[in-house]
Amino acid sequence: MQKKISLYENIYSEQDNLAKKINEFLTEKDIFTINILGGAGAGKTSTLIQTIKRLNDIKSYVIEGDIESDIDTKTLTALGVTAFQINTGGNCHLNPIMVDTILKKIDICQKGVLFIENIGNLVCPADVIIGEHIKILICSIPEGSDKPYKYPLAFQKADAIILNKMDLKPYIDFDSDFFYNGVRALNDEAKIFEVCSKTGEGFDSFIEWLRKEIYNQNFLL
Ligand SMILES: Nc1nc2c(ncn2[C@@H]2O[C@H](COP(=O)(O)OP(=O)(O)OP(=O)(O)O)[C@@H](O)[C@H]2O)c(=O)[nH]1
Ligand SMILES: [Mg+2]
Repeated sequence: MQKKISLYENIYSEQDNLAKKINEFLTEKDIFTINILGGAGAGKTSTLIQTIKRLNDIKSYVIEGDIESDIDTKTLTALGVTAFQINTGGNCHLNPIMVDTILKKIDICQKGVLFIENIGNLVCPADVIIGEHIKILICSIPEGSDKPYKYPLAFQKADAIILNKMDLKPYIDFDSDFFYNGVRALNDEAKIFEVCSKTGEGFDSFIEWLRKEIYNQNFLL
């Protein structure tokens, strides 16, 4: 008699278990962890820079996920941010094994916030938990207002959505109502913040929300 074994299910439930262990480890260490999702070039790193600048009373760590290169890690390190690089070598998303491996190699003894910048795309990273406490999705005006309709999962899973590059709104046909209606059809709880990571405009209300979120999840940072 033949027996069919679903490898897909086995592999993914194993990875989810590891993600839960990572989450417990980080919670125990008082490290509030954010999985940063968003398309390539949406402004994930620029948003991190503006955010970390404003959380200057809290220790920040960044794990940068890229297929190749350490450009973003070097940018952050040059600004004095404690940043570490994961190169996936082709994989389109970070997975818990990669995060677990780097966490075992690095020194994160001080409590604080860990930002994990995922690989730039709106598809695969949304489907994989890597130990985070929340997910934040970075979108930007030039990507177009139809993105919630085309890539629903990322919008569904986000705890907050940052709409970046607001400075470019006068030059681009971005239909805000269409965007907001698309998001709200998928997720009526996520807060949406309109920002410009180039100038820092719009960040105050996002930082206020983030601090409350950290506090509400019982992290005393
Ligand atoms: N005009 C404008 N440009 C921005 C803004 N935010 C980011 N950029 C520019 O957009 C480009 C991409 O920004 P990054 O922060 O590197 O984007 P990213 O999402 O981290 O990109 P990857 O890591 O490559 O996926 C850079 O040239 C930034 O200077 C903004 O608010 N306005
Ligand atoms: Mg980046």
